[in-house]
Amino acid sequence: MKFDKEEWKKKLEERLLEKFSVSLKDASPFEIYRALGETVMSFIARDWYETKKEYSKTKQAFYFSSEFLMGRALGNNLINLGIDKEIQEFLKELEIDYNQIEDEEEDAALGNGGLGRLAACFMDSLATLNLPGQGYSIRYRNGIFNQYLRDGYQVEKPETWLKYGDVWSVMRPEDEVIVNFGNTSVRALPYDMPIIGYGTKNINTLRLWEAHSIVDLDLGVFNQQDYLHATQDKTLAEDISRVLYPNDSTDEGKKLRLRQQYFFVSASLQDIMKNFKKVHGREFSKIPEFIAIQLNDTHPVIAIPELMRILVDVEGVLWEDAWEIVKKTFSYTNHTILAEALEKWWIGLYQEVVPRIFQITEGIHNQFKNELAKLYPNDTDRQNRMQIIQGNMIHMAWLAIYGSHKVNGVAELHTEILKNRELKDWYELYPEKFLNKTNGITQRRWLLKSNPQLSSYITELIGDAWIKNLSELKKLEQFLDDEKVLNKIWDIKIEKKKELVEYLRETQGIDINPKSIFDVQVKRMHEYKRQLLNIFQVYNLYQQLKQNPNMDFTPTTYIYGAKAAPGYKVAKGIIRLINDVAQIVNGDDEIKDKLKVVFIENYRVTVAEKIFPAADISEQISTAGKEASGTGNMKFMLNGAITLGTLDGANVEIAKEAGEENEYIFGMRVEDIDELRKKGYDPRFPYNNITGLKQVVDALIDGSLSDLGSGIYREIHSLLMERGDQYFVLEDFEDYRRKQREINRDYKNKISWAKKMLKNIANAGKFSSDRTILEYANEIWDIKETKIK
Ligand code: GL2
Repeated sequence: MKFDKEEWKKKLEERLLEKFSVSLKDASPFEIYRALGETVMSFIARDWYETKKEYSKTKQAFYFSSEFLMGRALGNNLINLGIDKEIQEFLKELEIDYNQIEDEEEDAALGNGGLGRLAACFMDSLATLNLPGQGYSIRYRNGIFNQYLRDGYQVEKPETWLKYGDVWSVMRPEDEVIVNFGNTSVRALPYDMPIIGYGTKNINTLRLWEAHSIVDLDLGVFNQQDYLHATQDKTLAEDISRVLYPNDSTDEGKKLRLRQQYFFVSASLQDIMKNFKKVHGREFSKIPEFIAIQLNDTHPVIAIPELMRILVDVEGVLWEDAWEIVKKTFSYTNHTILAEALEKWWIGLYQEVVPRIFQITEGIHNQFKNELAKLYPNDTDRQNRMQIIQGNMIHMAWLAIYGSHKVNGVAELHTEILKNRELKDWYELYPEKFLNKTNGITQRRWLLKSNPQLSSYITELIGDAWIKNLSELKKLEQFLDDEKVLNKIWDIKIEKKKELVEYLRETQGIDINPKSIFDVQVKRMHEYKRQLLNIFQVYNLYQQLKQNPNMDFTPTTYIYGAKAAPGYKVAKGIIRLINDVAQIVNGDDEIKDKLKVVFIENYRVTVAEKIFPAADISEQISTAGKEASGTGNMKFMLNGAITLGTLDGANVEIAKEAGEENEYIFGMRVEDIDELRKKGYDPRFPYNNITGLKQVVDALIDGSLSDLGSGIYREIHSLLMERGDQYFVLEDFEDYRRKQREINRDYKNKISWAKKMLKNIANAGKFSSDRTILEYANEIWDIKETKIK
């Protein structure tokens, strides 16, 4: 976008006056932020409208996701419009601090973790690639909770991003629809967020639905002075879009959750059908030629029976014809093999919430049951395993596979595990449906925006084509032996570390040495991700340093950031444990210049943007086979952090791209785990035989550490020692510790370390979400670049 300073100034002043009756000189940072946002919105309005018009003529992909973890929009939008530097300069002339303006924006945190952030990266790539793709979800009034620490324990407080409304959304009352549940109906009111692509005029859309009551107030009841009951309907309806479920990779089998799912899915399909009919009338067989719908995990899978309902009940299409349309329209992404995350609904509840949808689901189930009986007449076991309704439960993943034309995993290893293990029956039945789509991240947010220093330097070396084509980074390999370049990369890392140090000093009052190794694990708190293994190693290291104060050791700062699902006690116990160890280590005068432990409060997108660029080590230490892909691992790599990881998820591909010698790979692989399981794993073996391990594990119960009486440390101890250490924390401890030592030694050699960094950056090209999205576009959705003039 062309930047005209006078025009911007005029617009900004007008907005401030109209909206807040204040002059530019007297405006508060909040007022300026708002006015800036509105000005951006007014400048893009025409292109946004043109994009919608253009897309309506062609095939479009719709990304149905219960989560979109967008983070802040202002900075990203300015960058993508190509006017960020100009705006910063212009504000500086007016003596306005841009950073302060940016900090006025709350994160749009409508997601839990990787799955939701992936959806957000996909939006950025779709728009940048001029692809006709739109997101659909819920406009939760409260996103993921804010996390505080009290006595080292997590405390949750509601997140309120919409407290003052939001400048990046436009309400579209003309597109409101009614969603019918068994016993009530609610209004679904859409809000559109523009998705501004980088270096293009196309503006895509994320449409979020807000729930409202049909009758706001029962006047009869109100007049009888019963205020509470008079607003009951309203409250019940609005509950649907009130809050995001804060669980990650876990199924929350709650009525409200099912209502949320059906609410946004039904509204979105009605919307899509309305637009389809405007252009194509009643030629429903053409739906798959113009519409592709991606189901992001099982959360929106109820869309399959809902589209059947619309076609059969509302439009009068024959069941058989409708089913053909449905199958060709949907595709499904699986994001986890954790059994506890595969959604299953109890039929009683499902029937109560959506009775007609239950009948249709039963119809689909019966149809498939008959197919199975014909396919496998002599294998009733297999028939039973594959039923959509089993006992009293509806298996949403099974419904998804049966009702989709493509099913994908999110990393090579993950897809293989799906095909050969978790979804083996299904792969055997439909081999042509299965394919892999390794996840990716957008380099616009995760490098260009979050690390301007490294971005400029890369551009200085190889030009700026990497911003739209990340595989360009490969050209950096020509500098692998150039000490000037290596030194500069190192210096930039130090600069980013200093910025993080400053942030942590201001927000948490912590003091860290920017010259120490920044070893970072940031992600949701979960047993399978093994933050426990990490903190055990740290505690062991502390004991070694105490025993042997002259030990050769590069100062290291262990940094953690993680939210735990509010009901997940063990995860909360591990947060306390990390803070417990932090207190001991950081409070020990003998140690504090060598070792530091920091838990960053309220980890979220905006903080992540400060953390990835400052990391030296990227901890990706999940039990092999458990992490479907990971995307944080890619953000670290792109910013020159070295992976310390297991051969799990996308780590495998990261190591392949950059070369295993440029990462620190340790621990059991999937096959090793299978073998050990077969042999019989006894955690007492490593416990008794690995030096120092017993002392660490016992610290949980011998009084060295304290859970302040909650009993959770004893629980964790028992999970490890009595209940089989499911995640092989003890088994992998020694190998992990060995790699930690290697890192500590290798880091001393600045040039060879910087070379590893450069190798990682140069080979991060594969992990752009642009690459991922192009694969979805070509191999699943069949959509084409559609540029507006
Ligand atoms: C996840 C996986 O755990 C994670 O490995 C993957 O990178 C993302 C995106 O595909 O999906 N699955 C899941 O349920 N959540 C994830 O983050 N919440």
